[in-house]
Amino acid sequence: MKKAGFLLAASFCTLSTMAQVTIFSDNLNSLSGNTPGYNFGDAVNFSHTYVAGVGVGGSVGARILSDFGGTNGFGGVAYQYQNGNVTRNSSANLSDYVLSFDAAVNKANGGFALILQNWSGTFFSGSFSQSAYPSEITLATPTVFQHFSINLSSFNPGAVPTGQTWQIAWQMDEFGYGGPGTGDQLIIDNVMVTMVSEPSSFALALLGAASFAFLRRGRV
Ligand SMILES: [Ca+2]
Repeated sequence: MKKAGFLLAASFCTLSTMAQVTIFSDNLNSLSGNTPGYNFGDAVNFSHTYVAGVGVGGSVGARILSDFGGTNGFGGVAYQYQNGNVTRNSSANLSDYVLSFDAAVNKANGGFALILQNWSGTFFSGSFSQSAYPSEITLATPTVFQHFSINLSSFNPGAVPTGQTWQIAWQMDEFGYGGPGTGDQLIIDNVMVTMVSEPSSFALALLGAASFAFLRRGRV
C-alpha cells in the first residue's frame, strides 16, 4: 500500500509539474532606453521607456507617460512587449494560455487597453493575427501595483497563439485618464505567458503503472 501510494504521489507530482509550461517570462530588469510602442490622437509629452526604480520592488519597469492635450477627443500611448523567437507554445487554443503582469497607475480608475498580436514566423514574419481584451482594464487604487493573471480565452478570438512572434500592447488611453493634471503614468512589469500542456506520455505511463499497482494491492 505504501509503495502504491508513493507511486501515485510521484505520478501526480510529475503531472502537475508538466501541466504548466512557461512560454516566456521577463522581469524587464535587464532593459533600458525607449521601449517598443506607439502613440496616437491627443497624446502630448509622451514617452514609453524602461526606467530603473519604477518597477515592482524598485526594479526596472516599463513606464508610459503622457498628457492628453489635443482636441481629437481620443488618444493613447502604448508600451509593446515583443518576443520574436517564442518556442514551446504548441497549443492552438487561446484558453490554454495565461498572460500575467503587474500594473500600476497614478490616477484612480486609470487604465489601459490590452492587445495581443501574433505572427506565425520569427521576428514578425509569416501570417499575422490578433486578439484584444474586450474592455478597458482599470485600476481603482492608484500608485499600488496590481497583479493580473488573465486567461487568453477572455480575449476576443482571433490570435493564433502558436506563432513564434508575440507582441503585447498595454495602451494607456485618454478616456481612462482625462485631461492634463489628472494623471499621466502607467507602469508595467513582470510580463509572463504560461501554457497548460497535455500530460506527457511518460507521466501518463507512470500514472497507469501506479494505478495498476494500487489495484493489485487492493485485490489481495
Ligand atoms: Ca522589473
